[in-house]
Order: sequence, then C-alpha cells, then structure tokens
Amino acid sequence: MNSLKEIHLKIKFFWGSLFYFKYTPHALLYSRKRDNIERKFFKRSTEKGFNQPGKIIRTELTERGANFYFELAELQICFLTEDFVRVDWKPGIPPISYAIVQQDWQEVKTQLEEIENGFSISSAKLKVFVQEDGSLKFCDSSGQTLREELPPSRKSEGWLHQAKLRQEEQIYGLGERFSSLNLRAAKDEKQQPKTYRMWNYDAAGMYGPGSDPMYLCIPVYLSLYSSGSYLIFYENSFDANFTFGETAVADFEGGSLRYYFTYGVPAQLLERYTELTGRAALPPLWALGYHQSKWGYRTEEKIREEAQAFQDRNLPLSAIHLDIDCQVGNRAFTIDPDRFPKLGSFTQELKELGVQFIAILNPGIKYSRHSNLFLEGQILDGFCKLPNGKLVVAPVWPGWCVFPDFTNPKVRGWWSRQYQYLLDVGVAGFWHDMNEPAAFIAWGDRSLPKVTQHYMEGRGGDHREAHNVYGLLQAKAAYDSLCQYHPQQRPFLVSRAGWAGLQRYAWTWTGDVECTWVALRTTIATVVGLGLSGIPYSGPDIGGFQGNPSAELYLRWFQMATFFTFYRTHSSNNVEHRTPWTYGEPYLSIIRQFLELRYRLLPYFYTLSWEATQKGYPPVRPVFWSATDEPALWSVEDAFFLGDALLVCPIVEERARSRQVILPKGHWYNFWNDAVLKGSQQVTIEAPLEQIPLLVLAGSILPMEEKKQLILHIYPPVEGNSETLLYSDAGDGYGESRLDKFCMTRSENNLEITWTEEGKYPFAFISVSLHLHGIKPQQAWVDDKEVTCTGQILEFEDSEGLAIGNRFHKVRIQV
Ligand code: NBV
Repeated sequence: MNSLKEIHLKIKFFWGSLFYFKYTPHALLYSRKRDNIERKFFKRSTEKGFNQPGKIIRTELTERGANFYFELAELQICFLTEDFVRVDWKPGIPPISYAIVQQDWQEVKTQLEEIENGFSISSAKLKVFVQEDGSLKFCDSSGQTLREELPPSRKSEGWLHQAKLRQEEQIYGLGERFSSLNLRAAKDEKQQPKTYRMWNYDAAGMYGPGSDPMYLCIPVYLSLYSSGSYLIFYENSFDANFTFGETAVADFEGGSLRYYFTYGVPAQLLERYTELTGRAALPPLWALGYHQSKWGYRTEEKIREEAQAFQDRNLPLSAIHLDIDCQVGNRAFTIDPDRFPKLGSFTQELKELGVQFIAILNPGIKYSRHSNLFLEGQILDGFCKLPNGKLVVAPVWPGWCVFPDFTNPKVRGWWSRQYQYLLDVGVAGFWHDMNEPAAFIAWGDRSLPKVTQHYMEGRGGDHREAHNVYGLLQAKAAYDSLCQYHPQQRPFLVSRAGWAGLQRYAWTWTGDVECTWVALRTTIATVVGLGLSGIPYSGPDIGGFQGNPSAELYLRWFQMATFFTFYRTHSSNNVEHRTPWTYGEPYLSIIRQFLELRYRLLPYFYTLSWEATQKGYPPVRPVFWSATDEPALWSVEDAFFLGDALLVCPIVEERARSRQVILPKGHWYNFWNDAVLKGSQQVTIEAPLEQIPLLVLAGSILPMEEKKQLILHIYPPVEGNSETLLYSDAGDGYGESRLDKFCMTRSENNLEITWTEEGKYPFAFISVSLHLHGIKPQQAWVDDKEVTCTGQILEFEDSEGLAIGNRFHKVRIQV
C-alpha cells in the first residue's frame, strides 16, 4: 500500500473513532444510572435453595409419562415422541413458549416401573431411570447409557444442572460462539474449561479470539461420543453459564429447569430439534446470491454507482444493504429523503438490475417528543419500564432511546405496522442490528438494567428473562409484517440477536469480527455451530468488519464465504471501502470466478434450502455430519460440508498454497481436476490463489445452472446406487414447486441415471446436459436412443445432431 493511501486510511479511522467518542458522555452517564437503578430496585430472592431434591415421595402416571414428587421438588417427564422427551423440574418460573412451535405430538405409549433404586419410565425407544436422589439416566432400548445426570440443585432462583461427560465426549452448539468447534476443547486463561455465557451481547465494533458471549446465544448443545450422539435443549431464557469439563454444567440465574433430550445421528437430532422449535421458511432465491454492504454509502448516488460498478465489471449482485448512515439521525424506519429523494423509483431501478434493497433498523427509539414513533409507543404504553413505572432510557445511535417491549403482543403488532411504507417503496428486506438489545456503556453490562420490567405475554417478568428473547420477538414482529403486507413475497430478514427458534423468522450474520486470519478460521466454527443450533442461514462480513484485510485475506475469506448461505461483504465506517474490485487484479478475476461459481451452484443451494424446510438440516455442516463413527473428524474445524456432496476446505493461513485435508470415508473427486481420492485418510491438496480445496463425494450430482441451462455434474459412485434431489419453483412467492429425482447406479462398465419428477411447477430450464467427471464415456443412450458424447459432456442430441428435448427418463453410459 502506498503511504498516501495509508495516511488517508489513518485519517478515516481517526474521524470514524471520533464518531464513537461523541457518545462518551451518554455512555458514562448511563453506566452510572444503570448501576444505581440496579442497586435501588434489585430484590434478593427470599426463596431457599437446596443441593438435592430429596427423596421421591410419590409418583403419578400421566398421559405421556409420569410425575415424580420429591421432598423439595417436582419432576415431570413427558415423552413427545418415542425418542424425544421433555424433562421439567420445578419450582421456578415456567418459560413462555417463545421457542416452541410444535405443541401437538402423536400419542406415545409409555411404561412406568419401580426398580431397585427408584423408577423407570420408558417408551419403545428410550428409557429414563429416575433414581431416589433425583439423578437421571437416559438409555436406549438396548440398555446402552446415553446420558447420566446428577441430582439438580436449586439456587435461590435458578437451577444448577450437571451431567457426566465421557472422556472423549465432544460438545457443539450453544448458538453463536467464537470458540473451538468442540466447545469442550477451549480453555480459559487459567487453562480451565471455558465458561460460555447465555446473554446476547454486543461486541461493540470488534471481537476476536476469547470473545464470549456473542450476539446470539441458544441453550442447545449436541454431544458426540464413541457410540452415539444426543441433543439437549434448555427451554430457559435466563442468563446462564455453561461449562464442559468433567461434567457438563448448566447454571441458570432463574426460571424452572425445563429441557428436552433426544438421541440419534446429528441429522436426526436437528430434525427433532427443529420439529420442536420450527424450521426456516424457504428464502427468496435472490437471497442466496451475493450481497454488498457498507456502513457509509450515505447517498442514493453512491449506491447507484456501486450497483453500476458491479454491472460494469460483470459481477453478479443480488442485494445492497443500507446502514444507519442512510437514516435520519440514525432513527429506525427512516431513510433520509434529502439523500434518497426518489426512493420508490430508485428501488425499482435497482430491481431492474436484479438488485434488492435492504434497510437496517435498530430497536431503540429516539426519546423525544419530536419522534412520532416515540409518541405512538407512549400512547400504547409499549416501552420497557422500571419497577417504579418510569421509562428505561439508554443511549444508542439516535442518542437517548427507549425500547419497545416486544414481549407484549400489542407492541409487536404496532411494530409490525412500521415496516409497511418502506415495503411499499420497494425495500425488499430488513436488517435488524443492536437488538440484543445493546446500549452504549462505559463499564458494566451493555444492555438494559436487569430489573427492567417486561410484559411477558401478560404474566410479567424482568429483563433477566426477556433479554435473550428480545431480538427473537422483534424478528417475529417483522416476519409477521412482511407476510401481511407483502403476501406474495417471501420475507427476508437478518437479525443480529436471537434465541432458539430465530430460524423461523430471520437469517443472521456474525457481527463485528476483526479482520484477521484467526477470525477467518474461527468463523467456520461459528457458522457450523449456528447450524447445529438450528440456524441454517448465517455468514460473516467477508474480510471482517473492523480493519482493512490484505488482498489475500479478503480473497481467501471470499472463497470460503462462497459456500456459506449468507454471502455478504460488509465493513465498518472507518475502514477502506471494500468491494470485489478493491484490490485490483488478479484478485478481481478470481473473485469473479467464485461469484460465478456461487450463481451456478444456486440450484444446489436452493435444494438445500428446501431440505432445511423439510428436515431442519443446516446446509453448512460439520465434517463429521454423516460419519460420527470417525473420531478423526470430530474436531475438524477448518473445513465444512455444503450439503452432503461438497467438502469445502478454506485456506485459513497467509501465504498457504496447499493444505492438509482429512477425508471422511467414501471416495472423493477433486472439484478442480477430477482426481479421485480414497477417503478415511489425510491428504495434501494444492491451493493456488485461484482455488481452495473442494471435494465432491463420489455418487453425487451437483446441479448447476448456466444461462437457464441445467448442467448435471455427475460424480459417479465407485459402485452401487445413489440418489440426488433437485428442488425448483418460481424463486419467490408461494406457487407450485417441483422435485426432480435422479438415481444413479454404477456397475463395472455401466452407469445408469434415471430421472423421475414430482410436482406441478413446469421444468424451467431450456436444456439439460450431463457433465461426466472421472469417467470416459464410450457410448451412451438416452431413453434407449443412442446419443453422441463429446468428451465428458453429454448433450441431448441424437446421432444426427437433433435435439431430443430437455428431459430424459433414463441415460445409460458405457465407460
Ligand atoms: O450500524 C452500524 C454497525 C453495523 O455496520 C454493523 O454491521 C453492526 O454489527 N453496527 C453494528 C453498529 C455499530 C458498531 C460499532
């Protein structure tokens, strides 16, 4: 970088930082005020805790399980399915079912038995032993132990829950974490097992190694050990700490101890968990394309130039995001009319270029009689208050702000209505920021006072319970709004904070990550961990938020993000404007190739999105997803799967031009040169700047699209059968859809592919061709007619060059 440019960046950084200092007096004042409020209103609980629940006094059979009355506590065990059980320890405030969608479960037959040291309650697939002292043991139908829990202790208001961990046991999940993928592997400064906090937290501009908690905490984890895996979800939104040492400890500040247990391979765990907490709806197809963002566009003209620059450089673009600098005084639901004078026609102009317009908004409402939103919210009595009835006022971007209480359905309804006019002028989606909720502070917790009162659907509660569900409920209000006001379009929302169930309403991004190689690498674990926590759509700011990545770092980050669901470059207001062309050649050309690859892969991405609606599987998966019996894969955190077919191995080190890859079992094709590699081994794969190692599982078909043509990339199995699905529809709205199913059978010199179709949506591609990888076709027949093969490509023409049409029932290839 030349020195003039460096000086320019330094000045920019300096001015940007001054922008933050503007809020210093507010932050100082608020921190003091918050501490005083907490001191004044905090009431120590008079409830007495206990170390153990005592002995069982009585049991009672219920419709789906049994109740156990201990001397000091009550335990309800309820089977939702034969392999999915809800455990409820009381006392404690029962949760409001914000996370839950499924309430009606099919009948399950259970049996209660008295055993030597207590009772057992079982279904055909799962037995829970309830011991005299309150310890629980979960076993499968063959009697194998799945999980063992110690008797829970009740602190004055919350619960402390522990389960034994096997030596080799690995733990994944807990929502968004910037840690090792296996959460148990991370240590704190004292080399003790790291503690993970459940408290949605604003990293305030930058985070890096060691940051915890993050913006989006979810008390769900997967455990993996040599003979199985299970999932635990605590339906408790209170502040909590989780530690995974000798035992798995969950320590809640309040609430009852309600949790869900299921076992099976990861796919089954995600299926069950998302049956309970809901699945992401199908996004509009454009959302799976590339998004460009910047804190600092400021004007319509700048955004127009940006969209045009993509066109001029022949780079595909699906959306542009507007940050708070485009608002009036950083206020929610505003876009400055002076700088965006013709918003309606401007959004239309962008749409004609295939670019959607996404607007940011924060939940804090300017505390001012000149703010209509403030007046309306006041009339509704819809803002969060202190126990003495006074408004909670805290500083955020608009200055002093009040906060809508989203735990009140009336407030959600009112909030929902605010999106309407922006939707009417063509805003295609919204981006929720600062919704942990975050406030500016000089010290202490970066949120509202814990004594803040919330409506909690009428039963009342305080911020200790409402904090973690705040972003979730804001997203619910927005989702309902988009469904109501734009019923023909699928909602697109991105939310920084959330809780269990956020997947039903919004995508997320991983916030203000630093621009370092470590951050690039750790982001893989963050995105995979989010997927295992039920959130299928996430991604980082490509290149990092705070700082200026080197050309190589940006490129490697871009290559990795090509295979994440949310694909967006975004950066802070005090750093260099970052786009695919910022670093010139050869970076621009390489980025263009990856962008093009992403768009060609859209049929594959879209099918994975459809699968997520059906099963809850995250498109981005850990490497052990389908091979939990291979311990070598358990802690691989520098690679991931996109669906079942693509193993993505990003380059996570500066100047690396090759890397080690641990291959799961099976056979693998090198995406770039079709070399076939045997699985269950570690290999070194070349990674020049133009590539990152990408491997395709033998037996897969990658459906790709080029100029409305469908190209089926065939990676034949070494032997046997495989099946591939391709989902398609109009790409938005709620019309017809179709599912094309391809079955591939390989026997020595023959490869047969059959195609069956379901659904009413007409086949939309103008032609189909097969690209064969790793085999040389000698002769081929399409529906028993011989066709010409040109090299590895099979187009559907007969020997006279006449097109056979764009579909087939059966293709037979002799190799
Ligand atoms: O709205 C400004 C930024 C935004 O660009 C970023 O993506 C968010 O994570 N926002 C945080 C608030 C300020 C951060 C210093």
